[in-house]
Amino acid sequence: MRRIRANAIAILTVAWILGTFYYLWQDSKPATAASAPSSVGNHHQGGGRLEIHRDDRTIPLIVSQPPRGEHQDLLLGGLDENKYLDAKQLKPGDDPYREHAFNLIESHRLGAQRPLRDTRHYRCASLNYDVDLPSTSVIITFHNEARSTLLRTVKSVLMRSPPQLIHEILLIDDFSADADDCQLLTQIPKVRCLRNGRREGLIRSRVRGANSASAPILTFLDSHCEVNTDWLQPMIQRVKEDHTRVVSPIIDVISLDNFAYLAASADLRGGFDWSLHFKWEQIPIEQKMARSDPTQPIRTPVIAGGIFAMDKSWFNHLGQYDTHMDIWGGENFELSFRVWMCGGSLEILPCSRVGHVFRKRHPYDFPEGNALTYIKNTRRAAEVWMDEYKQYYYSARPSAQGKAFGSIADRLTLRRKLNCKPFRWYMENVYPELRVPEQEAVSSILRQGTLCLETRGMDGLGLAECKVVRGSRPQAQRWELIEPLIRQRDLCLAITLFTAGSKVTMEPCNAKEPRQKWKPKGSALQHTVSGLCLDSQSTAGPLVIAQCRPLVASQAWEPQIIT
Ligand code: LR7
Ligand code: MN
Repeated sequence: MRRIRANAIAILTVAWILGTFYYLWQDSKPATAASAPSSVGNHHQGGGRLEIHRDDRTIPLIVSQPPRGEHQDLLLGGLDENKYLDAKQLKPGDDPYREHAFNLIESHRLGAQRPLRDTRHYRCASLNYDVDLPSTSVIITFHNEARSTLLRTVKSVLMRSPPQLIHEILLIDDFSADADDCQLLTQIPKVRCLRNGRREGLIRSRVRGANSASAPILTFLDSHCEVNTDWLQPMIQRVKEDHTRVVSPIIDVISLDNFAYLAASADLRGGFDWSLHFKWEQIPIEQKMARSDPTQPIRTPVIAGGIFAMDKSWFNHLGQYDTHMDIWGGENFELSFRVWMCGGSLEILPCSRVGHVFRKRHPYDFPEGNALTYIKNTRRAAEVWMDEYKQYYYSARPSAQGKAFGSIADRLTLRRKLNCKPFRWYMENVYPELRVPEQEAVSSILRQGTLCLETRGMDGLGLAECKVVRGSRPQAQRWELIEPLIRQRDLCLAITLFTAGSKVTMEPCNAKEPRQKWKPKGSALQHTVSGLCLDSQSTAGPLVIAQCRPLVASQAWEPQIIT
């Protein structure tokens, strides 16, 4: 009896050790393949999702394997994939990073497909999805993508999605050097190829794809992805339940050096700073505490941009993309602001995982230059969607001022037609964590001819001769115009009543106080809530608000910046 038990324990121990080895081997397999360059292990890069720590890491009992045999042939149609891949080999001595900004040797070595560790939380595996989910058109745009990464993207979709959900895979070849990269892949069932006659950039290419898609749901992917187990069902389920949801997966990291597939942290969301630079950030702590179910969606202020699913009619209704944006960048902000402000929502679904090769530089050229293109695109997003908050964009990116960005009339019309909420609403309801920067005070005097607006005593105001004391303006005549406030130290200009003739005084600043909100209107200063204008009436009397009259001298305030 004892012997049997001892044997059982020994067998279990051996099984456990083997299991552990298998697990570690799976995790590090690509890393052990030789010829990895010196930068192996350095996955730090702009915008990359890194594995910070994962306490929900699951032991990979399920490794999603490609189907074999007959099914495999069915999947590939007539494509001879070795021939397709081997036609583009690096010559000995070539830099494997030069063309694609990732290690082409390692990518080629992996071939057309590989097993991936299922990186989802273990609870995801027991979720159920509707049996009658609508199908999707997968849209992949690319410009000079490596054949190995492109083919793996396509094959991973076909291998790891329920076949009935994949209506088609639309490849938009954005004028790549070799038309065969795309064309040959049409031998694979469901794959279609559209080639641009000139370089359009990813934004117009995606719109072209969307316009020729025939499934009710659009799913966008970059051309160097590998989708993981059950990636598609969670996204389609959420969109089916509410067509205004725009959903994205957690984006796992495929190493650009050794192509190891690394699980990304499951509690990040998309954010940005005022220069409109995308970044991953921790979910706010209150939301994190409230998350009892790790399979639940995560609301996100913006999406990274490349990998998401959306109802096709909703995509069209919301105005697709701003097609005056070129090449790369900024479209993710424009889409994100538009979705939130015009009645939809954005979420990241933890039970959907897609790997993406994050790179440190663009492997392709920008006809107008990288910086100018990014400025043009983000400037368009800021001008159309950010209202008065665009000033923070310009302070964070001063080089954007004065740069050409084309006409935005159509997009403004669209915004009006869709009756979208103001950016202030977005700030207050979607992204309150984004702090408005403390502005460096730019002081001005407010002039009426030779007279200046000045404070008197505690809360009094009046007009007096503009003065210079020892080379500078007296404090009583210095003003800071920080919309919506007109400020002097800690006190702000405020009306007393919302009616014409009401006296204007000084009181402690509060940007949320309706009596303190002003904006420039021509040369006048208009109280935004009452619509009345700051008026000096007579030099002797108090300051009041009165019906705005454009050319009246007592309402003309000429701000003049002082040092
Ligand atoms: O002129 C071009 N034409 C194209 O078709 C330039 C690019 N492209 C293709 C390109 O081949 C690729 O398939 O467009 C796709 C995206 O280009 P990448 O891979 O160079 O972009 P990225 O991964 O660095 O950038 C992210 O931000 C972009 C902003 O415009 C896009 O939204 C990308 O889709 C987006 N990628 C992701 O969201 C994946 C996760 C990365 C993060 C964070
Ligand atoms: Mn990419």
